[in-house]
Amino acid sequence: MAESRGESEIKSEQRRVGLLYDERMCKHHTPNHEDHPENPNRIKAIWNKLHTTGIHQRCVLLDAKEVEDEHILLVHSQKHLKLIKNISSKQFDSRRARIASKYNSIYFNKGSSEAASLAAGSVIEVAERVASGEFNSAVAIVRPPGHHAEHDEPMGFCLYNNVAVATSFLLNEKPELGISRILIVDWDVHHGNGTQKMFWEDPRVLFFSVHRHEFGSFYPANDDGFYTMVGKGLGAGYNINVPWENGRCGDADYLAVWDHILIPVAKEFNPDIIIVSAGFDAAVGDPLGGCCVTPSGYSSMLKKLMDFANGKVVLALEGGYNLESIAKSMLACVEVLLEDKPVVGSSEAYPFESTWRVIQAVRKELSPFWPTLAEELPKKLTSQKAHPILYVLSSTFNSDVEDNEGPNVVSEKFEEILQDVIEPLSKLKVNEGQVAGSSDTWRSDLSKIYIWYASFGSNMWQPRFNCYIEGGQVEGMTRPCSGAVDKTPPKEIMQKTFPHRLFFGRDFSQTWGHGGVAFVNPESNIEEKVYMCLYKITLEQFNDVLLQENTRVALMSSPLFDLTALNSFTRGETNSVEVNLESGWYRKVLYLEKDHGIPILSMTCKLSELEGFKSGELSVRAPAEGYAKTLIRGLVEGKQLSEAEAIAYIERAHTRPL
Ligand code: X5A
Ligand code: ZN
Repeated sequence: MAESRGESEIKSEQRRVGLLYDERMCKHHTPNHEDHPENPNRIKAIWNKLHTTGIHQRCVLLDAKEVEDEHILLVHSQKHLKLIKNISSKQFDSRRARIASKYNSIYFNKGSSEAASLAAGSVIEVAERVASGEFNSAVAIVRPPGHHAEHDEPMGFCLYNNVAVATSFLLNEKPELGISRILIVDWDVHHGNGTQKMFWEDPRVLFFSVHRHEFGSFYPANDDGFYTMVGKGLGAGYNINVPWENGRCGDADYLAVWDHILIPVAKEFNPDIIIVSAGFDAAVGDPLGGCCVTPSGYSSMLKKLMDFANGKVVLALEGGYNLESIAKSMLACVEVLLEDKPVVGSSEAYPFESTWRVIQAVRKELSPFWPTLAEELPKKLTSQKAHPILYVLSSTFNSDVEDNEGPNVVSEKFEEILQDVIEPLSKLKVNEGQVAGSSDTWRSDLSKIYIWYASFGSNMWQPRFNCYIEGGQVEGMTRPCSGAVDKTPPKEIMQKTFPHRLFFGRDFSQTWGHGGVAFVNPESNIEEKVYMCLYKITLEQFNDVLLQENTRVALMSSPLFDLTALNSFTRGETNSVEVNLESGWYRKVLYLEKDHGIPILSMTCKLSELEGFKSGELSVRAPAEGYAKTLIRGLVEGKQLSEAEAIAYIERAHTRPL
């Protein structure tokens, strides 16, 4: 038939895209099917999405292949290979969990060895076929992921470093394919620590990773992902890290990094193939990532990569834990590889100011190796920045706050803040002279919204928490609280536990005197449990609690934590927001989950301080005596624990390092 021939002609012009999925990689799961973000449903969800849209029919489908030992040994130690190969055998049944617990964020079961072998073998399989020209590009929907896996240890849900194995395979085992330079683009929200180390001194591999870093407080929580880590020896300059200073980064931030770092460098490097460590945990909605890259953002990033290496691009799945987000993101990528539709630049949003700062720092650090980066970015460009969602507390300028910066600095700061506030305000629609959400109506606006405030410290004892609402002072407190403006008692109270770690830090508090106060580690960990007492109060009251937790200043002209911030939680864009206060120990608002549609919020120290506690720079220490007594009272009266259990729980929290 003429018509179908016409169609097949179009097809033959279409790009050949390899697509690998194999159910056998679902055999790796937690030993007793406990919940875990890295679970078999991830790859099933992606495969189902590609299937229901029918796009899989337009790709060349491939089955997974087990990896050869010698290919693993290109990047891993003999000991590591043995560990992963043997961990599933019968004689390890009783020891498997104990072995896993020795590693960082690792579980094993009897299917782990096979799945890990298939994941690594599959990335080799697709990479070889793209390198040889059999396919234009390819996607490997694999798990377990790989980029955290180190030469000699599994880590961060990763067993073998799949992308590193395939990279090394092409360079060292297949010289006939003519691949001499490989660009690895790691857009997983976490730093690809394993991959970085494996090619640290290798100029044939340009490793590029963009990830949340927050000065070393985001997983894997060290300095390996900082932009000063550029490689060594012949490999110097061939390792590029773009470390975000905060979460909530989205399309605009990623695309600015592409345009001003990755793409110019890729032009000079001129790779023969690109392998993407394609985690989708920077996607909007991801429970671990806290960033907000959209499917269209991933399309744009991928499209820009296809201008290199004759379009030879391989995508290997890494992280990504929201099933819907990862499925949609991967679908968008496959559409780009098939060259379905033109990719239209998506957002009108601007990058964060911190994004420009990081881009400029990276460019400066790498410019000795990549002259194209030496040029200064135009001010006109870098001044296009998103206004932060944080609000300015008028009392920041009170004499109360320590000011050792001199008068000019203050007025400069004012200018900066004015710019941030006036610019977005000018874009707001003004209705009959009233600006939506203006500062004089915030109390009545926020008084209509209920949240759960989840307390884990002395506030678990209800009479103590009541001081923050009604004002006053109970036993053990060295000074009274002023209370909230709205003194209505909590609408409801309930007890609940969460998978976070409680710890005690600091030496002194205004309210309790000498000794540590309670914090939670915002990273969730299924092995941990923190007891919390939840109070249903209004968002207005929550702001008054937040202020009292942090300062003695009573005046608040605009909310510390407003609706925009709350929406960024409920839309899944982020799990934590830092409030704009100069001082205070609870400047991070955390989003735990929702209960019947009502968000549960808590507060803890800033991430930079958490890092201090982790490194030992700030020490975990025993709570003040009166403070500990109040916590125990809260736990016992709230019927969460017996007195003995409560004492043991507090003891454990301040005696273990973070
Ligand atoms: C592959 C990946 C994340 C590990 C987080 C551990 N790993 N807390 O996304
Ligand atoms: Zn990740």
